Amino acid sequence: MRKLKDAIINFDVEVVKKVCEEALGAGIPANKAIIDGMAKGMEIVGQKYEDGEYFLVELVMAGEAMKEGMAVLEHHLKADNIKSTGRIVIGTVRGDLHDIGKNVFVTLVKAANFDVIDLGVDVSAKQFVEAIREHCPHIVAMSALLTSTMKEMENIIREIEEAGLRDKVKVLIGGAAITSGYADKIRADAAAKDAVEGVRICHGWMKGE
Ligand code: B12
Repeated sequence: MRKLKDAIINFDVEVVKKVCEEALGAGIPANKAIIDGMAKGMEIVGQKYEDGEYFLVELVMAGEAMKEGMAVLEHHLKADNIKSTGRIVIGTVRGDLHDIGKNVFVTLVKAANFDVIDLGVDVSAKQFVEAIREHCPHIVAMSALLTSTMKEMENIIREIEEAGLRDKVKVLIGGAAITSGYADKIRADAAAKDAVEGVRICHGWMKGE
C-alpha cells in the first residue's frame, strides 16, 4: 500500500500499474488497493497542492495515474453473472470538473454489482432529470468538490422535485466538503463521507433500510 501511495504521489503511471498488478498477485483485495493505497496517495497530493508544493499539472498527472491504476484493478472487482443489485445514475454537478472521487465511488459500486450510468462531469439539472426518465434508477448520486458547485446540488434536487420524480429515487451526495447537515438542508436522502460509506448506504437502501 505504501508503494502504491508513493507511486501516486510521484504520479508515476508505469509504477502505479505495476504495483497494482503486484498487489493483486499478492492477494490484496482490489478495493483495499484503491482506498488504502491510491486514494491515500491522492490525499497527500491534495495536501501538497494546498501547501503550494504541487501545482495544477501535478494534480492532473496524479489523477491520470490513479485512473490507470483503477483500470487495472476494476477488472478484478467485478463479480460475474450475479444479478444487478440496483441502478445508479451519477454525475459531478454543473460547473465542477473534479471526478477522481466520483470515479472511486463508481468503481466500488460497480464492483458491488450495481448498474451505473455515469453522466461524467459538469452535469446539469436537466441532464440528471432526463437520465432519471430514461434509466429509471433507484438512486441518483452527485459529487461536488467546490463550495460554489455544492449549491448546484440543491438546484438539481429542486428540478427533480418539479419533474415529479423525487419520490421515485433516493438521492445520495458526496465530495470533500459535503456533510449530513448539508444533505438535510437540501433535502437529499444521505451524504457519504467517503466512497466506502456511499456503497454501504446504497446497499442499505436496496435492502429497504
Ligand atoms: C485533484 C484536484 C483538482 C484537479 C481535478 C482533476 C480531476 N479529474 O478530478 C484539477 C486540477 C482539474 C482541479 C481544478 C480545480 N480545483 Co481542485 N482540487 C483537487 C484536489 C487537490 C484533490 C481532489 C481529489 O481528487 N481528491 C482525491 C479524491 C479521492 O477525494 P475526493 O474527491 O474527496 O473523493 C472522496 C470522497 O469525497 C468521496 N466522494 C467524492 N464524490 C463522491 C460522490 C458520491 C456519490 C460519494 C458517495 C462519494 C464521493 O469519495 C472519494 C473517496 O472516498 C482538491 C484538494 C483536496 N485536498 O481535496 C482540490 C480542490 C477541490 N480544488 C479546488 C479548486 C479551487 C479548484 C479550481 C477552481 C482551481 C483553479 N483555480 O482553477 C479548479 C476548478 C475546476 C472546476 N471547474 O471544477 C479547491 C476547492 C475549494 C473550495 N472549497 O471550493 C480544493 C479544495 C483545493 C484548495 N484547497 O484550494 N482540482
